[in-house]
Amino acid sequence: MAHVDQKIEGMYQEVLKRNPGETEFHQAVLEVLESLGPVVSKHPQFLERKIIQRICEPERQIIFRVPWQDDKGEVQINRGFRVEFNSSLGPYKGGLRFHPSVYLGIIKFLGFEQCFKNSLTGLPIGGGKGGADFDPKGKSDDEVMRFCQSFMTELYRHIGEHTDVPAGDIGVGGREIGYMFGQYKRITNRYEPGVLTGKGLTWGGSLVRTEATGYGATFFVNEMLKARKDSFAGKTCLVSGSGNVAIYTIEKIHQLGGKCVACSDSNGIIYDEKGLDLELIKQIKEVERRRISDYAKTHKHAKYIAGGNIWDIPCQVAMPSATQNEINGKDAATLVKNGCIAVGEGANMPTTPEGVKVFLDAKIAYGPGKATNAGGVATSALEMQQNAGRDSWTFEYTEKKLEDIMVNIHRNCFETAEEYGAPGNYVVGANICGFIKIANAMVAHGLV
Ligand code: NDP
Ligand code: 2IT
Repeated sequence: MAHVDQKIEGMYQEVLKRNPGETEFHQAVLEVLESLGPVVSKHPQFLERKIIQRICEPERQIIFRVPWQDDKGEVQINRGFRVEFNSSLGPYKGGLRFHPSVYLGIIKFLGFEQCFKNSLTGLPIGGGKGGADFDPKGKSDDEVMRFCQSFMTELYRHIGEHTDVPAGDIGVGGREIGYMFGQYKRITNRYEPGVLTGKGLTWGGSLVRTEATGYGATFFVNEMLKARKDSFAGKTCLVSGSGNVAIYTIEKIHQLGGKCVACSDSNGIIYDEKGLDLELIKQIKEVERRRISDYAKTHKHAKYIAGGNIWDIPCQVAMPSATQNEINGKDAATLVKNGCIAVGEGANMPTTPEGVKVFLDAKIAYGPGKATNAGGVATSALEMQQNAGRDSWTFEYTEKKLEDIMVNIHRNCFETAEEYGAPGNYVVGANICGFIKIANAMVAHGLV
């Protein structure tokens, strides 16, 4: 990967100094700043107006206490976050993550990436992210509901259709969005569907939002393959994770003729060389909320490998869809050595900088998360559009819109990379293309 341009280096040092200990945030910022040297040379007004320094500083950061009672009546205290990063292109937009690893540095890396991702969609959405260090694993439905109600009792005052529109991420799906929407409605006495996305289909949700991130990521990889005169047909694929993004990535890979042989969770891997049985995975994960290891109890031919490394399995296409930094330099080298020709990131920042370097040096098709997984938030924006028009679109119409958006993102990243002298480098393409639109809007809005 290129180094940070000398004109920008000081800005990165400042980010390190101002945000101590937030390593994931530092990583996300560095990856973008490394791409921007040629942009500031071409657009000196971005330097004069200190656009980069302003983009690296969230517009607003909210941190709050979330007290709730567990089923035994014991008081529990978690920490909630909402980082409203950039509103130059629209209301802050981005998911909520409930996971024990959550702290400010994780929310800020996600919020920072979200700004560029949302810009790439071409839709009118700014960037933000939130969440809590709450662990939904092993909690009862009632506990999750009480937590969500307490979380929203603080969050409600900061959000709104024209202000900030949260959605799901790790640990936040349709169930949690439902509890939060109910509490928002109760506190405000307003039926305001546009305040959250990922809602249920009978109360303002959009068809295809559930499938959107996985489908969109697969459409993006399909475009990268097409650009190399190739396709998913007959390809052996790996998809890490077994949550929302992973499930619908597997579904679309199968629809496009690929064969997905493994998925995972934080405890282990399921390897099924006949191709994963997606209906069983949906039953285990979406309906029964059990662990992926149960797959091997039904399918005796499949292997469950506790604590295994999914990237050791030979594949041609890899789609990391679990969490940040799940592919390191060694994993990336293994993938390339085993014949992997395309990597599409369903997750946010799943590859370490060392891993990214391996993929770029090997010149395989590598789609960074902020481009590849943008279909989720893009379909959230389509949900907002339907809510604003009190409308609901068909599955086919919405999926076609999603596909068109992903084809456009691919084309824009591809062409921008060429224009800036880095053909085939989607990291450079996505960062520059996402950045320029935000930067121009910030210049137009003056010093705010
Ligand atoms: P889910 O909560 O539905 O699923 C997450 C999956 O990843 C689970 O299988 C989980 O395993 C695994 N996982 C999570 N954390 C870790 C970890 N620290 N180590 C190993 N495995 C882990 O989340 P999503 O599918 O929604 O999100 C997956 C990724 O996609 C995230 O990076 C998210 O930011 C990104 N994303 C999500 C979008 C969306 O619309 N939902 C949109 C764009 C990106 P376990 O159950 O063991 O924890
Ligand atoms: O990372 C992401 O883009 C998401 N979790 C989805 C955000 C959204 O607002 O739909």
